[in-house]
Amino acid sequence: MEQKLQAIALEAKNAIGSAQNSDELGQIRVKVLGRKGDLTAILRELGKLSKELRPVMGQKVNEIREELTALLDAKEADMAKHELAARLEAEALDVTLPGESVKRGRLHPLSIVQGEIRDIFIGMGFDVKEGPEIEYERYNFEMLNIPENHPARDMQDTFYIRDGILMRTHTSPVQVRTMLSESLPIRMICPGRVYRSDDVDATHSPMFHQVEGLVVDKGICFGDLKGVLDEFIKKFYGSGTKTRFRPGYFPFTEPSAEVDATCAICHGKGCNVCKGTGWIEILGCGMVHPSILEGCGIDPEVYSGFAFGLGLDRLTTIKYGITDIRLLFEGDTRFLGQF
Ligand code: FA5
Repeated sequence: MEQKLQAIALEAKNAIGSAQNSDELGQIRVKVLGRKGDLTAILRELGKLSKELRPVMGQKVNEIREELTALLDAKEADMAKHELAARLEAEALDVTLPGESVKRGRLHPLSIVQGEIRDIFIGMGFDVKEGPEIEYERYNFEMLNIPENHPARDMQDTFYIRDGILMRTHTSPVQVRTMLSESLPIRMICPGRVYRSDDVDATHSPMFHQVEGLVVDKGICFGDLKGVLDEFIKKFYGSGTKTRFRPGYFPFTEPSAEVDATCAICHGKGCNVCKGTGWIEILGCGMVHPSILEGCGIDPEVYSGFAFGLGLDRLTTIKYGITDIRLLFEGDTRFLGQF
């Protein structure tokens, strides 16, 4: 038995000496010291020995168990140190290497200008609304006093989805939607995309953007309209900007006006952007026609209002001196990166 014990100890020491990693060490520990291991087997055989030999052998087994346990622990600690060092080296990170640069996007000029317009009107107490781009013909035309054969439809006739449903030609249907659904008084703007079957050129696109405005309350008059739009244009283009109201025509406002501002590029002297006139047309506006109020269930004897609609793309091109509206829609980052 003694020989067997020495053989187990020797084999175990050799195995510990040549173990390559902590997994192998674990297996040796189980094989020698485990419940079904070599030393436990020897302990079980002690019963076969004489009374005198039993404690002697028992003590030897224990000594060898302690010796092997100590060897295994020491080797394991050593191995863990080396394995950690190897891992740290393999996973080493050079924090001084230059990082991969992330290309930062920026706001599209139309979004910048829309944000500025929104801020100015919010500052004057307006809400910001949204409306659908696919719209009922009734809201886009009929309820705005543009019946089926009205000549105003020719200028805006557009892309029909199916009978009675179209891509909206302006943001004015949001006036109707707001008057039908909101309680009075109303003070709102609505920016959004609109669609017309216009040919593409430097100032026209079949898809463009408008910002609608609507105020309905008791005692609203043309002076309020002029005051609000004058304030807006001065805040947007600068306090020195002058405005000019010319008579205009829209079926849904009466009286109606076109509003010009002194050219932001030449400040009224005349240049090629304003075609030498010193003025640039900015928007259409007017007092909400009483029949429109009535159609939306608002008593025109008690309430009155004004509305306006501006071309956002035009405002943007003028503000930045962009000579062709198409540049806004081409997605060329060399152009867009300048704003
Ligand atoms: C209207 O669309 C009216 N709904 C505006 C309005 C609202 C008047 C409320 C009164 C009260 P108009 O068709 O003029 O009006 O269009 C308004 C602006 O849209 C124009 O001044 C112009 O700047 C812009 N616009 C019109 N067609 C195009 C186009 N094809 N491409 C780019 N901008 C356009």
